[in-house]
Amino acid sequence: MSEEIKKLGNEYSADSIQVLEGLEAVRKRPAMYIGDISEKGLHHLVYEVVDNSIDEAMAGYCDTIEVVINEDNSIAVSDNGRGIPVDFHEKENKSALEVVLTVLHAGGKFDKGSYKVSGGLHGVGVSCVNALSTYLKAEVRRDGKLYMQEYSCGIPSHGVEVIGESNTTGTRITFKPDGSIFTVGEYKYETLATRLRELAYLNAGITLTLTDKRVQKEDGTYKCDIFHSEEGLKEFVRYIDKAKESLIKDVIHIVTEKQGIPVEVAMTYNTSYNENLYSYVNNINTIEGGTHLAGFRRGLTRTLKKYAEDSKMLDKVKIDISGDDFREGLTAVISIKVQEPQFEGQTKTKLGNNEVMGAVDMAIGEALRNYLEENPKEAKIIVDKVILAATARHAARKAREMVQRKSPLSGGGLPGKLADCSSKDPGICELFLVEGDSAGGTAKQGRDRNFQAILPLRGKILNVEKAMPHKVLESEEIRNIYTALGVTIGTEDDSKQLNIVKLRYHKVIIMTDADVDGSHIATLILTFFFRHMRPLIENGYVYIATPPLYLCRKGKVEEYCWTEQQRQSFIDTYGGGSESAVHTQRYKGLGEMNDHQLWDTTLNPEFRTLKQVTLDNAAEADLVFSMLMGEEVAPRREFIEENATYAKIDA
Ligand code: 0RA
Repeated sequence: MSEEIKKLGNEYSADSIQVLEGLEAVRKRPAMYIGDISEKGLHHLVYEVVDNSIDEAMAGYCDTIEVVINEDNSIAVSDNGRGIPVDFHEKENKSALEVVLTVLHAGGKFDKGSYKVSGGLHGVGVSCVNALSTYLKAEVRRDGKLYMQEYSCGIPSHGVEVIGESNTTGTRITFKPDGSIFTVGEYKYETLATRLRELAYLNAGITLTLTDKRVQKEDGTYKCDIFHSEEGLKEFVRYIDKAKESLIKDVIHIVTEKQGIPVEVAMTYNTSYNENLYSYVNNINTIEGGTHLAGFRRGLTRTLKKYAEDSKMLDKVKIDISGDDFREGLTAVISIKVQEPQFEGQTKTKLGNNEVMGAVDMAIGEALRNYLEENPKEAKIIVDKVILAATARHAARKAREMVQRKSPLSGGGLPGKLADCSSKDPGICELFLVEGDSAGGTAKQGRDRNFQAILPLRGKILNVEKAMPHKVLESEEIRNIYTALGVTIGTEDDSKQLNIVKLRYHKVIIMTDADVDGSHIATLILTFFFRHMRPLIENGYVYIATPPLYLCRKGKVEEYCWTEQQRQSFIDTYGGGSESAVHTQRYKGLGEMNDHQLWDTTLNPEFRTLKQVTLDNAAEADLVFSMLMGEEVAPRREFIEENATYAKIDA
């Protein structure tokens, strides 16, 4: 090892060797540094670079961050901050810029006094991005000059050069992810947009722009979005709840600091029965929650309960009120900044710092008490909603007890409509939820009964987005899904927790017709899973089957096609490009296939394509479901118009 390095020239110091070893480690085990090497990791590179600019903005030196997706899927991130320092360090034998770009975790090294708390989920810094990019260019404007340095796979191609003058300051990092490391190379506009929108809400006052140079509009400009929020989380909550009916007139906004911890909370109540809590630490979405969320819950319950009791509103209420009742219909976002966060849990998105709980509890308690006292009308609406939730919960428990008495649940039997498989190993077992009895019948004939079970569903299942919670369990189709899956909802402790210990299938596959009705039914089922069986989605157990759209025939040659392109290429290959030379059968529904065809195309694990349902962003998913399935009509129309192309593909 040292032999090789020495050959490169005597200017290589121990430092350089360390740098090379560091970069090599990142390239060898990229997943250890950025999570994974698939789509997620690819997008993570952008967040890692943007985070540095956010730090500069949080320090008060920058208010604009621009992200550009170039035609070749390289990314440019620019900011108008002070510019990364470029001065040469005799001791380090390189410029500060080069240190930031090549030394792991060097990010804030040159700015000790600054209030730096961000730094990505993995907090690895831009040196990792550099190591994982075939090309990286850093441009720095400061001291009246434009400096530039280029890299290849983390190794500088030359020193820092002055390439021009500048009367502004700022940093631009352009990088091209290494295609030999990542399994995907294409950036998704919507994924980046969602994160930048979130950052705009989390950091009020900063402007973030996203430009896609791969997509040119008719007027010659590129696809572009500008994200900016003056009111921060307050606007975030409005955005999340835009498809819901609000109970109180404005979002409650708390901006304070307790024990040196900045705490920001925005919350509102809507007419739904869902609790919608999102929490962030240093701009990172803490999906698994943690001490800050526990502090919020505690402060909320304590304060609301005390207010309700003191104002005698609970005097006539005979039933007990649980913690859940205080959060029914609540949408809240909480964002805190912690100097040294301890992240725990499976995905390292659970905050562990104990001191945070009391600080958040106190911050919420104080601010909410003031709000309730200053807004008695809103306070009464909130307390009434809590009482209603408690009443409904009692009704739901009664309904559940009824259901359990009369349904096969108690007898331990399975739904009569279920054609179960013979294996009892959940790891290999699959349950197909099939639209309609006729397609269900074909699927029962065509399946491999060793490990594939079929549950036909009658047409449209209940829209759980519009139904009262206890109605959900009164629906026979939905009860059948619970019993077939073997999952239960907490009954003894009265919580809404789903118990999936006895889940009988680790693949739950939604199979509907490839038409408008079919996609509506799939959305109804997905809404149900999202609202009532979210752990199934979180564990990656939910899939969507993809039946083919066409069967193309020329003489004895038969081919199934899933896309228009595939059909065209069949026509080109076997029909000499002439549409009329081949026979095309359009499958309008599953029912048009016989059992063999269904097995060949949609059931057989060797040939089928299953789309796994994932949950990248729960806030965004919540918005989509309440938009598509909820009561408000205007936002739905707007959403469908904005996403018209997707709607057309579905149809
Ligand atoms: C350390 C010190 C100084 C600026 C930065 C870091 C800095 C880093 C990044 C990364 C992306 N954009 C950035 N902008 C600034 C400035 C020290 C000084 O000028 O006194």
